[in-house]
This record gives sequence, C-alpha cells and structure tokens, in this order.
Amino acid sequence: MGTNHDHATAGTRTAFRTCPLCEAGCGLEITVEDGVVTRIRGDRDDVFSKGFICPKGSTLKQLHDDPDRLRKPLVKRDGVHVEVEWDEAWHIVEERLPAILREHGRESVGVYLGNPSAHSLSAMLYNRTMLTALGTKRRFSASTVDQMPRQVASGYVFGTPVTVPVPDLDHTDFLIVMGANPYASNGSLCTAPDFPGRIEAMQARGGTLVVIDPRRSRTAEQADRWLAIRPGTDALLLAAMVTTMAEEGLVHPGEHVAAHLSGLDEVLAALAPFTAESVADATGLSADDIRRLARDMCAAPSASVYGRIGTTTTEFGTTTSWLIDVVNICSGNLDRRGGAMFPKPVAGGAGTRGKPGKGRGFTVGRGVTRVNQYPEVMGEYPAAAMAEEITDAGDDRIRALITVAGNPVLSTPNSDQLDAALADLDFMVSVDIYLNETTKHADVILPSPSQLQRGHYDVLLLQFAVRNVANYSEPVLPLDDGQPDEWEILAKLGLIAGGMGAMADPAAADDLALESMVQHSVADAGSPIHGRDPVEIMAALGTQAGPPRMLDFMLQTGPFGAAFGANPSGASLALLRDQVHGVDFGALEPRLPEALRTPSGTVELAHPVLMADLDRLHAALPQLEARELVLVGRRHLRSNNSWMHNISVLVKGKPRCTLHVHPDDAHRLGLADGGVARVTSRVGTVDASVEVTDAVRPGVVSLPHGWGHGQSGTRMRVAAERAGVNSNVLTDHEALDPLSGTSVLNGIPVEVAPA
Ligand SMILES: Nc1nc2c(c(=O)[nH]1)N[C@H]1C(S)=C(S)[C@@H](COP(=O)(O)OP(=O)(O)OC[C@H]3O[C@@H](n4cnc5c(=O)[nH]c(N)nc54)[C@H](O)[C@@H]3O)O[C@H]1N2
Ligand SMILES: Nc1nc2c(c(=O)[nH]1)N[C@H]1C(S)=C(S)[C@@H](COP(=O)(O)OP(=O)(O)OC[C@H]3O[C@@H](n4cnc5c(=O)[nH]c(N)nc54)[C@H](O)[C@@H]3O)O[C@H]1N2
Ligand code: SF4
Ligand SMILES: [Mo]
Repeated sequence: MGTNHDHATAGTRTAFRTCPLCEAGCGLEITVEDGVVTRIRGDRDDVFSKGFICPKGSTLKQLHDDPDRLRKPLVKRDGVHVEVEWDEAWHIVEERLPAILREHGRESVGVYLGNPSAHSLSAMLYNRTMLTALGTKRRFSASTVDQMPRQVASGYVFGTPVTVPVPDLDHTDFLIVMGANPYASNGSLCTAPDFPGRIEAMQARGGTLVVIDPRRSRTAEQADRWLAIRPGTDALLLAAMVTTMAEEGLVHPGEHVAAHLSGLDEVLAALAPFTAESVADATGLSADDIRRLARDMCAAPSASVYGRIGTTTTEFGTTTSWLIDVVNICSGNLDRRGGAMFPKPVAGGAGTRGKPGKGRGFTVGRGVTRVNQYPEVMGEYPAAAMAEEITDAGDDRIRALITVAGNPVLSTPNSDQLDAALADLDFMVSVDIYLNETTKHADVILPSPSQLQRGHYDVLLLQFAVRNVANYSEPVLPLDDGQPDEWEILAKLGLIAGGMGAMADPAAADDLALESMVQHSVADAGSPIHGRDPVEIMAALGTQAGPPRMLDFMLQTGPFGAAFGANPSGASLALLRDQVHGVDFGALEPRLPEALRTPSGTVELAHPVLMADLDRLHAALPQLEARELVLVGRRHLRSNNSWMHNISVLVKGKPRCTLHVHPDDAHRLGLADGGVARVTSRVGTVDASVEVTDAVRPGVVSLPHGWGHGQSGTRMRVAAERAGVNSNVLTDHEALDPLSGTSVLNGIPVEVAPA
C-alpha cells in the first residue's frame, strides 16, 4: 500500500503549502533542496495570509525531522512498545477489533477524535468512513472541551451547527473580544491569518478594540479598553448589555435582519431582570462600565462581539454563545458589513447545502451515555464521560477505543481518572505521530505521515473564515516506503471493522463513499448538479481514489463551484492546483435569509431550550457572586495544546507552565514568586511553580493546559525535559454545560497554598 508521489529528489524547488497547525491557515513558502526541506517562510503571495506566519509555522521541518516522531507502527509487547512493519500491525488490529465487535456489539467500541483531525484533509473526509463502518454511537472528540457550545447555539438559532457568524474583522469599527487571545492563539472559529495585524489595521482606521478577559492577555494589552471580568460570568454581562440597550431604546436589529427574525420581544422580556446593577457583583464589573459598553457598541458605525474558549468552556457556554448573537442582533450588527457575518465556504458545508433559507433545524439527544445519561450532541458524547463509560458501565462498557490525533489524557478533565480508565481497556488503537501520555495505552499505534507528506485543504476551518478563500496544497515531500497515507489508515480501520479484513483496498471504500456523495448531491434541489447523471459526474472525477478527488467534488458542487462544466471559471481542484497561492472569492456578503436552515425560515432567537437556560443562569447569580478563588487557562504563541512540546526551538527559554497569581492573592496566600504552590480542586492536586503577576485579576489563578509530560512509557524526549504539570488533573469531569456536554475548563474553584 502507499501512494506514489513523483517528486524530483535532485535540485532545488519551491513548494507552497498551507500551515495545518492552527486555524489561521497561513500560506508557507517551502524550499526543498535535494529532497530535504531547507527553509520555510511565509508565502508573500498567499491571497489570505500575505506572508504572515507565527513561530510555529516554520517548525513543520523540525516536526518532520523529529527523531521521536513515529515512522513505523508500534505494538505493545509485555508492556513495552516495539516497532513493527505495517502488515504486522494491521494483522493485530484484524485479530482483535472484529472479535470484540462480534462478541460485545458495536457499542463496545469507543472513538475519540482529537484536534489535529480538524486540520487534516484526510481525517476530515475519512474519519466519517471509519465511523460509519464502526457504527458505534460512542463517539467523543475535542469539540466537547472546546467549541461545541457555539455550535449548539448556532444550531438552534440559525439551523445548523456550522452556521457560525464571524466578526467581519477587516471592516469592523468596534470589536469586542471576549474570552479569546488571538495574539497567542491566532484566532479560532474566525479563520484569519495575521489576526493581530487585522486588529491593528482596525485601530489604525479609527476602530476600537475592547477585550473582556480576567487576564491582561497580550490581546488585552493591545486593547483600547480592558474589562477584567470574573470567570464564568460572560452570559450575565451580555444579558445586561441587552437589557441596557432595551432600557435605553437602542435595540435596532435593522430592516434586513428584522424581516427574518423571530422571538426578539420574548428574549428582551426574559432578559429584563438582568440589569447592569444586578450582575455587577458577579461579573466584577461596574454597572457604569457595562452600560457604557452597550451604548458604545450601538453607537459605533459597525461592531461585533467575538467570543471563544473563555466563553465556551464554561458552565453557561451555550447560553453565552447565544447571547453573543443576541447582542450582535440588538445592536444592529448581524449579517452586515463590519458586523457578525456568515462565511460562504468554497468547498460547501451544511449551511450551503439543501434548501436555501429553510431546514429541519437542530436537535440533540439521539441516544444518551450509559452512566450519567448525557445526551448525544452532534453525534457525540461529552469527552468528560469517556472514563466512566469505560469503567462504570458494567456489561455495556466501552471495551475497545480508537483515538485519532488526540491526547485526551492531557486535554480532557480529570486526567488521572481517564489515565487509569484507559489502562482498563481490552484493546486500544491510536492513529498518532507520537508515543505520548494517551497513546502509551494503545496496543497498536498507527502513525500518519508527517504534515509535509500530505496534501491539504482546510475543509472545516474555511467555513469560519473572514474572507471566502480556497487554497489547496500538494504534499511537499513523498511518503516513506510502505507508509500509508492518513486517509488510507482511517479507511482501512473502517474496512477491518466492517469485516472486510486488512487486505481490503481502501480505494474501494473511497469509491463507495464518493458515489454516495454524488447520489446525494444530484438529488439535492439546492445543488448546482441537481438532476445530473451520477455516472457522468463520477466519470468526470476520474479513478484516482483519495482526498483530492473527494475535495474536487466538494469544490465543484460548492457555492462558487465549476459544477462540472456548468460554471467553467468556478472552483475546482484544477483551478486550485493552478493557483498555488490560493483563490480569493471575496469579502463576506450578507447571507440572510439564504443561510438559514431553521424550520421557520427565521433566525429563531427565542428557542425554548435556550430560553429555559436563563432560569438556571439567574439561579446561579448568588453562587457566582460568592466564588472565591478560581482557575482559568491560557495559551502561549509558541505552544499548541499538548503536542508541540517536543520541538526544542519552540519550548526553549523560560518555563511556561507556571501558575499566574495576582500580588494581592500571593500575599494573602503566602506564595512567593518562583516558589511552588499546591493547587487543589474537587478532583485533584498539582504542584505548580508560581509566577506573581498583576496580569491576572485578583481571585483568579491561571495555568496553561497541555503540560505534564515526562510520564514513563512515553517517547517525547524534549517534552520530558520541560514536563510542566497537567492542569486537567484539576478540571472536574462532572462540571459540564448541560446544553452541549462541554466541559467547564475555565472558572474551576480551587484552593491554593504553598507546597
Ligand atoms: N484545561 C484546558 N484543557 C483544554 C483546553 C483549555 O483551554 N484548557 N483546550 C481544549 C481544546 S480547545 C482542545 S482543541 C483540546 C485538544 O485536545 P486533543 O485534540 O485531545 O489534544 P492535542 O493536544 O491537540 O493532541 C493532539 C494529538 O494528535 C497527535 N497529532 C498531531 N498531528 C497529527 C496528525 O497530523 N495526525 C495524527 N493522526 N495525529 C496527530 C499528537 O501527537 C497528539 O497526540 O484540548 C482542550 N483541553
Ligand atoms: N499558540 C497556540 N495557538 C493555539 C492553540 C494553542 O494551544 N497554542 N490552540 C488552538 C485551539 S485548539 C483553540 S480552540 C484556539 C483557542 O483560541 P482562544 O480562545 O483565543 O484561546 P486562549 O488563548 O486560551 O484565550 C482564551 C482567553 O480566555 C480567557 N478567559 C478564561 N476564562 C474566561 C472567562 O470566564 N471569561 C472571559 N471573558 N475570558 C476568559 C483566558 O484568560 C484567555 O486569555 O487556539 C488555537 N491556537
Ligand atoms: S499562525 Fe497558525 S497557521 Fe499561521 S504559521 Fe502559525 S501555526 Fe501556522
Ligand atoms: Mo481547540
């Protein structure tokens, strides 16, 4: 097995590739000399990133060369991982996985999909194939420690969970960044290479940046106004902003939106009790500041609230995301230039397919978890429930687990509990490039090729981009001998689960998957190939299996698509292959009502599930006011969740896994800068080194996640030298936003004392 790429190995060439490490998707210019990458820099001609890169972008070379990166499968023998050939690894999977499925049924297998699978064309297209073949409902992913609340709110309000409004960064006059630090993260659910540059351009044209964050982050330093909110209370602030707007007669959604809006009056009435005064103590903000923010937002020519991790991974994550929409609507900023707008993804998505303007809407609860009856949301269960589903579900327990590009032992709550649970599995397979804290539990580790050895298109993240752009990357380097591509690994896992055996050809599975997509599209009244002959379409797509062919189909049938000849200058793989710096299909344009897929065909602002949650929010006020010390996270530009800590150029320098403590708290608690603090939550304890700093508000301590390396049985030598501690030992697996099943990772009650 293995795809052949015909690359010249002699001489110097330049390759262009989109960086897959974070959501910004910067264009890279990569110099390859005699088959070896010698330089990576920003592609100045990239239509979207225009030369911008961050310090991580150029380390794709170090990642490729990392001696600890797996190049052959590992299997566990007598507790130790040893390298084997691919055939042998597949043989073991074939021996063990179907037997468990046969004996205990499909639900005995669980799957966890990690963050890099959202950045991989192979995984985006073929995880689906694998999941369908497995047939289990016990799917988990990083979404429930991340953005799921935003998606659930969008599902209810706009009709699909990918219909997420993004700030029209390049045209806005007033940007409120809430619980996000794009100077470190480079942005999320807002695909915008050089987010910092776009913020500075806004300020240069007279615009205003307001940052709402318990920490004076790098983004807050850049802000014209920083409001140091108490963690977990953003929903209250937003509710009070709406109420201020209502009290002062400032609610004007605008004619264009009002024509497609339902439920506004109900929402305003329900929010009326949340006055600026009533939420001041809980939020830690003065009523004056709250009212001023509401007024200034309404007075600005255009404005947008943008919320991220600090708003979603909280007790009221879904309601907060919804209230962001409410604020954007009431201030007249939904679906207009400079406001919060709906991208139109070139490769299409749930918000561009089907009947424009109407749909089935969004529901949850097709199934519940065994132990705590958590409902299904977007085809998955809370990651926080994974451990108990393995250990506490009796005969119905998860016996086998497949992880793809995930490190839940560091990234999901109550890590020690999950670490112990994974040791209880009968069988575990990991598709991963490292032997780390999670994959050390796997019986078989199947390594994907390196990022430079794969083609790329951001199928998911371009759905949230601030311009409608498209960019395809060819693999820069050929696959190693015998190395399957990532899509082939995933398709083959599906074939084995489906009883076809390890020798089955992934190309056959690919043909079937594509045929079903084509059938679906010709039957879809909204599709540009509606009514065409599927045989003709399949013939036009050719016989070369794999992600490029499937992507070509998506591009051609997308909203700018060439539609197999119907729109010859439109999007297709051929066009993108020709335009190596990407194609810009322009700035975001208003999309209401066409973008909606709600049953009523309106923006359903007063969805009953969301309205009902306001009672819970109101009831939580006293408890939110009474909170003493709480823990939040933070990100650093040179890090990426848990997995880029094995790249020396990124981790060198001052240790980053420190506990930020405000000087007042340090004094009160007897903590000294450089000393060690013992941090204790309901579920765990860690000892972290203390950094006393007024960059965090009193009553809040901050520890980054993704650290805690150096466990035995792993193979990440650089990371082990700067192990740090795992903040998710402290986060509570029972603390969830009930509407989305998303973990509370910010605002964890803790006690801190000198160690
Ligand atoms: N306390 C706290 N916890 C958090 C967060 C927080 O803010 N605070 N943030 C949360 C968020 S937003 C996220 S997205 C999650 C991330 O949670 P996860 O997705 O579970 O964890 P990552 O650290 O991204 O681990 C990625 C894994 O993929 C592997 N990998 C890297 N590239 C590839 C590839 O191309 N192919 C394959 N097959 N494997 C690859 C790496 O070796 C690593 O094992 O963490 C969450 N956890
Ligand atoms: N360098 C780097 N870049 C990354 C990643 C990384 O790990 N490193 N991870 C990527 C991933 S997977 C994601 S999802 C994105 C996340 O992207 P962002 O959401 O921008 O992530 P953070 O930088 O963690 O910013 C979250 C901010 O929320 C603040 N905060 C915490 N609690 C609260 C609260 O209750 N209310 C408010 N208002 N603020 C709060 C924190 O102090 C922090 O500054 O970043 C992506 N990019
Ligand atoms: S900002 Fe993100 S996409 Fe751009 S170079 Fe850095 S890691 Fe890569
Ligand atoms: Mo994330």
